[in-house]
Amino acid sequence: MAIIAQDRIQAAKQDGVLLLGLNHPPLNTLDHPLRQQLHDALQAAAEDASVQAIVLHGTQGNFSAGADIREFDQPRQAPWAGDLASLIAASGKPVVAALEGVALGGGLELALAAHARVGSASARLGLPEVKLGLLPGGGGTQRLPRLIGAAHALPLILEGRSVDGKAALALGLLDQVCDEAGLLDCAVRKARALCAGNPVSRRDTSSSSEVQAGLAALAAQRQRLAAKPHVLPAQRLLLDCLQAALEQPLKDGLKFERDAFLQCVASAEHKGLAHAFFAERQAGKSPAGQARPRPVQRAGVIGGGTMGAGIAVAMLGAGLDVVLIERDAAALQSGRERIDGIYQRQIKSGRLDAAALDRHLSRLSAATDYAALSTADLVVEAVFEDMDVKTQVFAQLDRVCKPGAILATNTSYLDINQIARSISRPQDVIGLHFFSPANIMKLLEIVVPEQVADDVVATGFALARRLGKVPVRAGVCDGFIGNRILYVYREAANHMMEDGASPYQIDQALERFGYAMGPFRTADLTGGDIGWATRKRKAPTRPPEARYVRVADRLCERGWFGQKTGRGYYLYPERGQRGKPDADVLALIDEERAARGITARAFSDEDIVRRYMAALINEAAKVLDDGIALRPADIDAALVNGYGFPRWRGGPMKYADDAGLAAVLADIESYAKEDAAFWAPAPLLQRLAREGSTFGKLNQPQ
Ligand code: 3H9
Repeated sequence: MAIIAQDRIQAAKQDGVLLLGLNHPPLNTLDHPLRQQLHDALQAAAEDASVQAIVLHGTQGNFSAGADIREFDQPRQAPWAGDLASLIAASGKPVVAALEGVALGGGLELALAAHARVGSASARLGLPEVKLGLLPGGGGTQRLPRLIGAAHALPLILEGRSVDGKAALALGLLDQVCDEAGLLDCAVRKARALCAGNPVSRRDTSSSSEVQAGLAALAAQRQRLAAKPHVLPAQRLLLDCLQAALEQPLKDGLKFERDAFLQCVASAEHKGLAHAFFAERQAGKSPAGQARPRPVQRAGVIGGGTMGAGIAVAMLGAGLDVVLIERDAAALQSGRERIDGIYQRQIKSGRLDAAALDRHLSRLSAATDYAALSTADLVVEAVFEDMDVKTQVFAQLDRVCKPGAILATNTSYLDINQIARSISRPQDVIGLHFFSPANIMKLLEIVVPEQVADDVVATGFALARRLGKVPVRAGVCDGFIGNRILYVYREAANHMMEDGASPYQIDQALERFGYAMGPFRTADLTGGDIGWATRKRKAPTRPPEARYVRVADRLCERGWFGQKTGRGYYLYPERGQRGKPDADVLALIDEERAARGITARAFSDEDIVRRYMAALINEAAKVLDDGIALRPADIDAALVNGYGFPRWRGGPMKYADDAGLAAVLADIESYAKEDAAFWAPAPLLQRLAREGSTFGKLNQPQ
């Protein structure tokens, strides 16, 4: 029978070895046409007497990123990835998988079913399904533990971590690491060896010691999950699947896994996580169209404070040459010490080794003279948040930087249009708003002032990608997207505190909702003095009718700035300890209530979450109306990656759609009876609610 070759599968024959190439670029996601064509090709190969063995590979540098996530919303169509894996495993002719680029999820599951696996050293192998609220549903929870042992399989599946080719070889996940250019030849040789009856050696994962180790690892993980405030259904279910792998025959285990997978697909957590995944991809596309990014290799960072040091580390980690600028030798020394401190913590936690540290440090230089920036392709200033200070820095940059250098500010709220107008090259000025700690936090707001050139915007997005950040385009206003919205929902929390809910109840309600930390605990962590300075700055322009809660100011007046001073909203008797409620703070809040004639009333946890979310969603809708954010997905990506919004809920705009916009608006209108200025409904929210529409619809291209 002839070998079928269609668009998604390329077939070629090499002396009796059939090469089947997955050909659905860029990532060979296993959509239905690909699955069907692979199924047909495998069946045809089984019947073709001239085929002795099969090599499965990717045609354009990637094996496969796994199932096509978009299909999970649609009616399921056979054959499944699991059916294909079973077909491969049952093949009477040896199948060898040749892995390069990504081999993830359902892609790796096909490879796990093969009789041998070879791969390049740089290939990324993993089962990341849990990050989407899923578990491997194509046999991965059954075949991976049988191949490498449940104790080794468990962390890979539970954390969704990927490993490179070398690590995969050490685990027994690959049988051989091959030179990238010779990968296919290497796979063909392996296939011939299998035909010649030379099996690959395998670890015995069925021994009782392996099984005991696996069961112990599972029990430990169950305990760890039991202590967590929120666990995904997928996390619990995948432990059950791994247990089934240890206790049941493969056939039963596969059936168990398939049922568990379908439960995960139906879960709200999967829908939220898939939404966050696509929101990040949508937000990450440069709005500058076809503009090509300017080349960036040499970067300057001005200011070696917490932000500057974190930005420098992020850039060094991405392979850039960095020159750190400070005003004098002592400040430069502290900046370098901050950078060293970050690296020491990375070494201690095993995230960095000595060789990588040397590589990073060899690309770092430091200077007090701005002349050192004359060859920089891009400069980010992270100096004190003051317009005069910033414009002085930009005036110096205007003098020393080469033509075409990108001049970026890391300001969190200042008017970047004003900064841009203050120099002779406003087209080169952009906002790159990093979040602290800048080497860790994923969000990068790319703030676009009026006169910025398209290729500068494109460069911001390209840089973010290189740094491993999630870029989100933001317009210029006080606070851009994230801080502008944050300011409003934090105010809602303050109002509730003054009206009767304790900061401890508010934190607890929001932590139960899914935030890792409630707003008052977060304020204690970041330090009350920062917000205090902002409030003082804004005092002259605060509308007289706006409600102002003074509790935070009164804490600051006493020097209670949070963790760093041993007390804030909470008491911290010992450094690093979780804060304890403080009766003095409650008394101070009572005093404030008395001074304003407020009688404390009770809030349920649900009331707290509804008000907090209503304030967030309302301001987010205003941010959209003002064009500060282009799409609801951008707000979701920003709040999930920079503000601790629970990722498994997808983002606040997705949450609003799930709650129903009419219901959110009804809440806002009822709160507006108490405080019409604060709760003025966003016109966009009113319109969408009236039309029975959703924020999600605004994400679709018009
Ligand atoms: C699974 O396999 C279940 C099985 O166990 C069971 C089956 C029964 N589906 O990220 P990029 C799109 S679950 C659909 O910018 P990169 C992405 O949206 C799956 N689309 O590239 C974008 O489209 P657009 C397990 C996908 O190089 C384009 O591809 N697998 C998928 O920065 C480029 O993506 C995973 O969880 C997908 N699976 O990063 C892997 N993947 O241009 C998920 C990507 O229209 N994927 N797209 O916006 C990733 O982590 C990254 O995409 C990857 C490449 C690291 C692979």
